[in-house]
Amino acid sequence: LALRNDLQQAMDTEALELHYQPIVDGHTCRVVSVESLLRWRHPERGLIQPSQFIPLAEETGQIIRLTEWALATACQASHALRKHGLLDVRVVVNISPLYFQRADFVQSIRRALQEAGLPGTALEIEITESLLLANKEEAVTKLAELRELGLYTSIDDFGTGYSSLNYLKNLPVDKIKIDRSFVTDIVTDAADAAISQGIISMAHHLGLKVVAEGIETEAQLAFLKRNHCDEFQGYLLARPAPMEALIASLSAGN
Ligand code: G
Ligand code: G
Ligand code: MN
Ligand code: NA
Repeated sequence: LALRNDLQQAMDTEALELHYQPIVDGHTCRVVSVESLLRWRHPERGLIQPSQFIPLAEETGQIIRLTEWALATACQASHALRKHGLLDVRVVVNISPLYFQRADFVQSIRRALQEAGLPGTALEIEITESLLLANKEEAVTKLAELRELGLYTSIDDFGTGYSSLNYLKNLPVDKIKIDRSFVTDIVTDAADAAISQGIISMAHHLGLKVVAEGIETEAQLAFLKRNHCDEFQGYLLARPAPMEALIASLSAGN
């Protein structure tokens, strides 16, 4: 429970940070977006991973403030990118199911953009497939509203939940992300290769782009390129980094 108070404090101080990991378009080889990832530097416990404190924040309800903080910080990051001439790099924010399900979810996105003076095209939202199952009608409405604002949306961790590709039908999203668990052994495991190829093919037929995450080797990247995956993310291309470091590397011509 100490962690709960600490999290509150972390949001008020500089202990909480977003790091940003580039996502590269396979056709143009340009960075099209950067995924924001939470990092918490705890004074006594050291670096705490989101997998340790997001579930806690969801339990205590702090996820609401945390997401609002992340949205506002991502908007600042977008301004920093724009200032450096990186006008079409979108900042991706991970959205917890609890936050997505709130009645005023779309309004909170609109407000964050308005307060920062940014167009919807500045942001991209990642949501896990699990949350979409709960109430499809409502999800469709919200996703359509986001699209109207100009945001892109992606389905994160695709293939790990219970939804089928058929479920994607009529869902107004732009991309799906092949989960890292399929990418890891994509070159050596025939099943993982087949699943990934199936996801890419079906997604393309539904008019969606495919992002592969967790790419660590040239062989994985080559396989995914050969199979027409659209966008790439992973340590091979770039690790998550603070905004200053990201801008330095992007300005250097990456
Ligand atoms: O960076 P890392 O691999 O430790 O992230 C672990 C998990 O935490 C990932 O599933 C990621 O989606 C999630 N995560 C990272 N940043 C955020 C965030 O700002 N909001 C939410 N809801 N989840 C996040
Ligand atoms: O669940 P989500 O996709 O949002 O989480 C992304 C997580 O994956 C982040 O915590 C990020 O740090 C991590 N990540 C990004 N690229 C790689 C990679 O190439 N290898 C591994 N092991 N993790 C990665
Ligand atoms: Mn993600
Ligand atoms: Na994922």
